[in-house]
Amino acid sequence: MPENDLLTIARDVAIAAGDLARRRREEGVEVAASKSSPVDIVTHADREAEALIRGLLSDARPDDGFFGEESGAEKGTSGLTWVVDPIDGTVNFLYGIPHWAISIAVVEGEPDPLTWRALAGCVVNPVTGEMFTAAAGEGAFLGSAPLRVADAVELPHALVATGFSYSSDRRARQGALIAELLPQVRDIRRMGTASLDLCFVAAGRLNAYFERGLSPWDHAAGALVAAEAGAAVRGWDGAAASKEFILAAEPTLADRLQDLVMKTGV
Ligand code: LIP
Repeated sequence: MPENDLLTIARDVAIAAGDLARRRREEGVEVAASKSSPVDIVTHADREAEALIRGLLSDARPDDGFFGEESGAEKGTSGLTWVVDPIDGTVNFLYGIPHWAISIAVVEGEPDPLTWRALAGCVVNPVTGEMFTAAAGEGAFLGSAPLRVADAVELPHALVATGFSYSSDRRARQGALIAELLPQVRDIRRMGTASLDLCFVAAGRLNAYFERGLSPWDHAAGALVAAEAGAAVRGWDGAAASKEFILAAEPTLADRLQDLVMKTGV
């Protein structure tokens, strides 16, 4: 199936899940459980949205695999896998901060960000209605408007987003890195939703985004949007983006920022 047809499926399913999640937010949100730490929470809406997404994708593409944040992985027979974060920015969703997203991507090969080829991706903020999309080789869009990363800037003029782990030990180290970086860049943004951070790099609303410890479903769609908008999206020391490290920026800035982060060590 052509990438654009896969993108149409991703977009339609993301809209349906976004409508559900927005209704649940309006009705009031309750924590269902905690995961890796007391502050790594999952809401009933996360689980309900992923079940809806999983069912709709199974109806549309029954032979594809699925890899979701809340219900785990199921191999398919088609060679394609849908990588899904039903509500990215869960803490923002819980607190009613209108900056969270439905992130749906479809990849070819094993569902491993070190080896997969992303074919199509969609990131929808159901509160603002902004829909970021990309298909491999077809460019990136906000609605129908094509996206392009911001022009190259020197580090002191770079607006850089990042995120932090749910583990307090790792947050201490990440905070120390930010203390080193902050005087050397324009400013830092920590907005709590990796998929939107990556899409904001694509849209030129950020000059760069980096994070360590991110799950595949957090970046699968947003990384494709950023790459199709002209960003360099890379992992640690030349590897592909993964849980180890992800950085997205205009290519020249990506080199400068990666050198700085590696020198500082995170
Ligand atoms: C979140 C990411 C964010 C990261 C958070 C968390 P979740 O995903 O979008 O960038 O800093 O720690 O991983 O948990 O809301 O799906």
